[in-house]
Amino acid sequence: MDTRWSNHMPAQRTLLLITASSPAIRRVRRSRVLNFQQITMPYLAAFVPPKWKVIHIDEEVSPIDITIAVDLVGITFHTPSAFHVYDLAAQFRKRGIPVALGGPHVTLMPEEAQAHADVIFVGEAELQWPQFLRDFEIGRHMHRYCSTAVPALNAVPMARKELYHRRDFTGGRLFATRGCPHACDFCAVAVMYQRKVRARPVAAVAAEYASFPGKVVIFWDDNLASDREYAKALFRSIAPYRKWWSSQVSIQAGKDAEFLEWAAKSGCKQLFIGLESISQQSMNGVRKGFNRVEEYVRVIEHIHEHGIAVQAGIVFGFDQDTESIFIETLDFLESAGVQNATFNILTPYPGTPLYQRLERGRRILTRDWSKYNGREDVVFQPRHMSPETLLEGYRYANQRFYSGTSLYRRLIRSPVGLWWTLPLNLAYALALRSARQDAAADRGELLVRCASRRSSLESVSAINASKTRSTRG
Ligand code: B12
Repeated sequence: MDTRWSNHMPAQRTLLLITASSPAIRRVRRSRVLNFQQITMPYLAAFVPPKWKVIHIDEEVSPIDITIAVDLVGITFHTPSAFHVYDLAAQFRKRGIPVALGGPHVTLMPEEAQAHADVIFVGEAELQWPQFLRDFEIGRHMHRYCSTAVPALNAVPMARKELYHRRDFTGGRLFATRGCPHACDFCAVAVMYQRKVRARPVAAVAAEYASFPGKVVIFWDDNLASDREYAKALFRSIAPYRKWWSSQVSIQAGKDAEFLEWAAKSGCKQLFIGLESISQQSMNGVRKGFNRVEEYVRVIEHIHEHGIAVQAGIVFGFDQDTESIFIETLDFLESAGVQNATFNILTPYPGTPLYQRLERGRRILTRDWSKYNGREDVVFQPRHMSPETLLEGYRYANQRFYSGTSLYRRLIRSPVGLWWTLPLNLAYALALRSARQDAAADRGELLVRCASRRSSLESVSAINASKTRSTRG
């Protein structure tokens, strides 16, 4: 229990909520055109009693004024921003302002986070956050609030819209479900939510969906296809609003014709699918063997047949990946006519089975969390290539995917949503180019390395292809 703050409480209390970013994340995200904003703080604000004045600062938009007069600070963050947040927390705490921390990194690394905060929230906070605020008001709060059981989402409020202030080209964002039934080695979700999938009532989700003035809505679900019957009921109830939406789903969604039919009818324009890898061995190796690589083309075609674009989530660096994975993946994405892709470098987030496995094998190269960004740094020793090759292969993938030739090959193969996928691809190509120039300027380098790397990756691939041909025949 901490009773230090009770004597200092003014009549109206001010709570500063911070959606943290960090120099590392800003660098990573500057190549993303759609810089999506996070729900967490506008959502947690909806649980705060009206007697509190709530200020939200999203660090992607404005810097934190460390001298601001507030009674309490709450910060949400991901692993790459951890050190930056600890620094921020120290500055507020030095002024005597208590700091509460929560989010994925805190849930996965509670002991570390506890050392930098007055109070931490481990796991989901729908029950513990209001409890803490009550405790805080009477000056008797605990240092740690743990979600002992996963909360039901039957009666959660809508996020407070006035607290969103980032321009991200979407009209609204919400979640319908939480959790995922799978237990992929590299994913933090299975660890955080104990594989328990829960859903908000369809009517409540539809009401929030309808309440957004804008046309484009994102469902920030872990896997909107976790419960496909629920999803279909949801699609039926949001169809009348005639908005456009996108979400993340597992590959099973692409095999379910009824799911796709209702998704399309309700305005789904794009599905993000974690294909992860075109190597079945890699998928088996990280407990994602339910992704059947031989089905990818058919699944993508099936989604396209419903007029829905595909954004493929791709990860490089699995233990079975060799240098040829980069070119083979790009060849695949082009031949399948994938409209968009997000490439990631395999990153063992602390607390995941992947992290534990690599740690046991002494393959973790750094515990500098700012490097756990999945885009700029390799933090582990890959099995069949050097960290440098993995990084350059990842860069090659991005450059090739957004090159004119690839764009032409992909979009000619499947012109689904061409009117928006073409401008978006072009915007990404430009953003990537200027991010590369900025990064090169940061590093004081000339932009010559990728071109030479491309030709060396292509010669490795040519050698591999000729080896495969000779073994086959
Ligand atoms: C949507 C999403 C995004 C979006 C938007 C950002 C966002 N987080 O909303 C985008 C695409 C931008 C994104 C980017 C990234 N993401 Co992301 N993202 C998600 C996703 C799918 C949903 C998050 C969400 O909205 N949840 C709904 C809200 C309400 O829940 P919540 O944030 O967890 O908050 C609850 C509790 O954690 C708690 N809580 C959280 N913070 C706080 C703070 C306080 C004070 C309190 C009291 C409570 C509290 O209360 C809430 C209610 O229970 C999650 C998966 C997941 N389920 O967490 C991955 C996830 C959070 N992302 C992840 C990652 C790795 C990233 C990136 C690093 C990827 C990359 N390489 O760029 C970046 C980092 C961006 C950043 N700014 O730091 C990892 C995090 C792993 C980690 N250890 O940090 C996750 C868990 C995915 C995974 N499968 O592992 N992401």
